[in-house]
Amino acid sequence: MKKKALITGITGQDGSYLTEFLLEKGYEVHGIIRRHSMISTTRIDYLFEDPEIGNKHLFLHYGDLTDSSNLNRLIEKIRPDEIYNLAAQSHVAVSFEVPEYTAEATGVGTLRLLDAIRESGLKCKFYQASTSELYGGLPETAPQNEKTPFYPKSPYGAAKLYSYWITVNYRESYGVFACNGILFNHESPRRGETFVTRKITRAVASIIAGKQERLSLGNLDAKRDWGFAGDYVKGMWLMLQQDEPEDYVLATNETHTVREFVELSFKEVGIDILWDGSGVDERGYDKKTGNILVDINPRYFRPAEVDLLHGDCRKAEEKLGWKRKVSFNQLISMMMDSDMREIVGMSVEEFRNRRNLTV
Ligand code: NDP
Ligand code: GDR
Repeated sequence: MKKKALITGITGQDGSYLTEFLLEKGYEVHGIIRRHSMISTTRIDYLFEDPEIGNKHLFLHYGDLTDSSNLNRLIEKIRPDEIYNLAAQSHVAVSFEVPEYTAEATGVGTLRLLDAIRESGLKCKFYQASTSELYGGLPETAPQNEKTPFYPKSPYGAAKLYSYWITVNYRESYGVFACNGILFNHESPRRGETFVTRKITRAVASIIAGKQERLSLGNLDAKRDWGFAGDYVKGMWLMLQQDEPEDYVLATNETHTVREFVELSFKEVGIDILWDGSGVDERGYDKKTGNILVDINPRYFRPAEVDLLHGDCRKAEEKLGWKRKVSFNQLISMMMDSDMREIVGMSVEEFRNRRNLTV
């Protein structure tokens, strides 16, 4: 019998990589999508181009984590073997603007799903997309692992804290096979455009294309542990294949500043960024031309910042045999190449060759 997986958040970055991964493993994949005024399935549309997949292996259902009647009905109808709860209002800065909705979708949504599993009596495994935002990034706690105390610093982090504990609670109280994956930041060419990595790689390509003058950012000194999303979805799946449900950190065990991400992204296309070092108004300029390419806009500062995330994922490496494959530099190259192709119409390599010809 084919295994059935239900993915909430299937239209998001991780949802698309996980769908690809589970289809390759031979699963029948079901996804919950929300109704939008425009089509929101662009990250998974390419999968439907194969009619075999679209007709037999991948199915989409309208739903929402804020609607328990819908979730109950879908779980009864699909009767999945595994549920991956990836849906969330996932933007930390936006959560300060819509805190109540964030609590509803990112927090209570998880309870609705767990309770639907309990009510159905299904022996269904459950993955919760927990996050390094739970730690709050206190420098003295780094590197953070499964035992590090939590101190969320945003409505998003607080909502995810509720989800983390309700997942543990349903595991301990009702015997649900439920795991928290505490994942550190993971990115890809499919990353949403308002997260800092993708904002940077898109801006560099747009500056090259003459479509944008400069890149405006907030806190350049925040440190993150950035991995590749494609590596992380395998870890999610591995957690549900173990004999016992447990919680695991997935990370790269490296940390880098936003500033480094900016410098390396520009370097990919041959631009050396220098900083003028004047504090809040600090700017980054092109060493060769002197043009200002990066500036700081306090608009992008958050009411509270998570300063330093640096994951220790030894438990996942030892127990799951999981290890990230893509390095920090490879991740930047991959994202820059994709945005250069999309925005400039040529790969980074083609661009470099052309530049050398014209110098
Ligand atoms: P995205 O923001 O790319 O995707 C979020 C998904 O959730 C989208 O499919 C979105 O649908 C869906 N969604 C949002 N609100 C609802 C709702 N009320 N009901 C149903 N679906 C909803 O996130 P990622 O793929 O990057 O992340 C996946 C999960 O992992 C999230 O829960 C995130 O918080 C968590 N996480 C992510 C990390 C990362 O670095 N990427 C790190 C740690 C945790 P729509 O397309 O309709 O908007
Ligand atoms: P994060 O990701 O908050 O870590 O949450 P994001 O890319 O938004 O921010 C990372 C760091 O960059 C700083 N920053 C900026 N961020 C954005 N978005 N835009 C800017 O202009 C900017 N300038 C500086 C931020 O202040 C922050 O320090 C992501 C999400 O995927 C969550 O869902 C997930 O749980 C965590 O990662 C782990």
